[in-house]
Amino acid sequence: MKIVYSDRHRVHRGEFEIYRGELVPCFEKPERADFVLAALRSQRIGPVVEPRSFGLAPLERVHAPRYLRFLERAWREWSALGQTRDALPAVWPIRGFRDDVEPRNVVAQLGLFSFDSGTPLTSGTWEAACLGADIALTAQALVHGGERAAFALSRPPGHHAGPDFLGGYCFVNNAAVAAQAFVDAGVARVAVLDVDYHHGNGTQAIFYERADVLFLSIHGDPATEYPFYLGHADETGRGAGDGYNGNYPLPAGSSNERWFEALARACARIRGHRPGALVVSLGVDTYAGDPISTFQLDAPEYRRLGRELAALGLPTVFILEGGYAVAEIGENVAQVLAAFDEAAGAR
Ligand code: FKS
Ligand code: ZN
Repeated sequence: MKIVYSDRHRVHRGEFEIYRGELVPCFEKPERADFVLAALRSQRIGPVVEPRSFGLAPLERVHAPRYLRFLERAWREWSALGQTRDALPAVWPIRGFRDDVEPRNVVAQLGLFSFDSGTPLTSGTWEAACLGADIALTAQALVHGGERAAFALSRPPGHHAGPDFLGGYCFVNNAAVAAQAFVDAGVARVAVLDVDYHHGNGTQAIFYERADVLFLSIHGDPATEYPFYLGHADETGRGAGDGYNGNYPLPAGSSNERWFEALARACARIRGHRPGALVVSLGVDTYAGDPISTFQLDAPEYRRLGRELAALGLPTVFILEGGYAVAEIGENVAQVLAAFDEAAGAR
């Protein structure tokens, strides 16, 4: 399958994140993409194509304009304070505060539009986030144009970014942008399956009240795992979207049997939705060797994942999300895509 990639993602390179009261080197680093690209090349998955430019309109379909305007200007205003380090929030309008009045101070704006202090915003963040969306949209356009599947090799990731907030290394929700692009191209029903270790709270928030985009996520139980405040099994959608959101939280440390049981249930739901397209938020931080996650998937399980996704028989856009065992992340992603291609008869 085609890989959509550009090396301009490098302009986003967060230095530190706050973790348990300490500044630690950011886990989400440019080298992640290098490992993925290298593994895809050695498995002869490709060709690699450059993204096209889609502008801001497709982002505005899933994000609030005032949030996008904030992302665009945030670094400028932060550096005007004399700061040279990455921007990290330190104050948030929790329950009882006003979130309808936009503060003029960029420090306050950072808190208004974010939910954690682990997502450094840098001089290149806006450019890289837009590039990531262009990569997702290019992959979507390829698949809408008749390709069985395409892989958006983008970073920063997107699935924690909601209608008007950043967090979890995410700024623009690439999977949501791609799913919305299918809807806008006339695909009546779309499914988004999020297999990253962490709940896709941003994607859930974006589609929570909608019946056209089914969102399903398999992830570490939010009772103990990041992002903590969303991702429980009783979140099934609201209003018109009631019944179109499905969460499969699994206990920390879950084995691959347990994980694939959840996948089978999610795939049955997808079949029932009869979507015209599938978007997969592909995080491989479910890997047993991942440094920040606890599931126990072994390398061969990624081939199984690829086969089971291919068996859905749907036009599929894969979007890179998390995965931090940097040497292995590439291999695991490549196994998913290679097995998908083989099962789909493309190899
Ligand atoms: C480790 C602390 C973990 C943040 C975890 C963020 C996970 C991000 C992700 C994404 F796909 F978005 F990249 N805190 N020091 O993997 O879900
Ligand atoms: Zn993750």
